Amino acid sequence: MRITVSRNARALLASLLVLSLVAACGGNESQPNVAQVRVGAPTGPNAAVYFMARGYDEDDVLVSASTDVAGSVEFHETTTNDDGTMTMQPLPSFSLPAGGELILEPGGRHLMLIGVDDLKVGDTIDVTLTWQNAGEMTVEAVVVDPADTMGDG
Ligand SMILES: [Cu+2]
Repeated sequence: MRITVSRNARALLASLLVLSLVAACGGNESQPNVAQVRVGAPTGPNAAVYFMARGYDEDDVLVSASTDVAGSVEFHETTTNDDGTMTMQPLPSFSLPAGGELILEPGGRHLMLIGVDDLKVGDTIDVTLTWQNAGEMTVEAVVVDPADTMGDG
């Protein structure tokens, strides 16, 4: 009996050690990893936010977003028509498959800040993202020149 208990305790310790090592490596497997968050300095009443999100071990869906510096945030997708003109269409949400990617970039999907404050290049703003499974997370977006909104600097 005594041996069984100590063996279980050792197994428990070993699994705790593994868990803490995983945590220490920054491998957070319970929520999306959101990077390269940037917003083009507004040239009118709206501004677009772009980012790259990496999925984790579950499918998730970005269901809403908000920020203090805009009246509302909409989910848009830019599409090119047959005649070459570009239009933006609202979408209800953006999905992020398990282990996949959600890429928001110029010419594609973006968050549209409606009625945005006057933002200056170099400023940072907080954007709160609400995921269906992972819940709320607040990310910092850097204000960049609209010409520099493509990812990877
Ligand atoms: Cu838009």
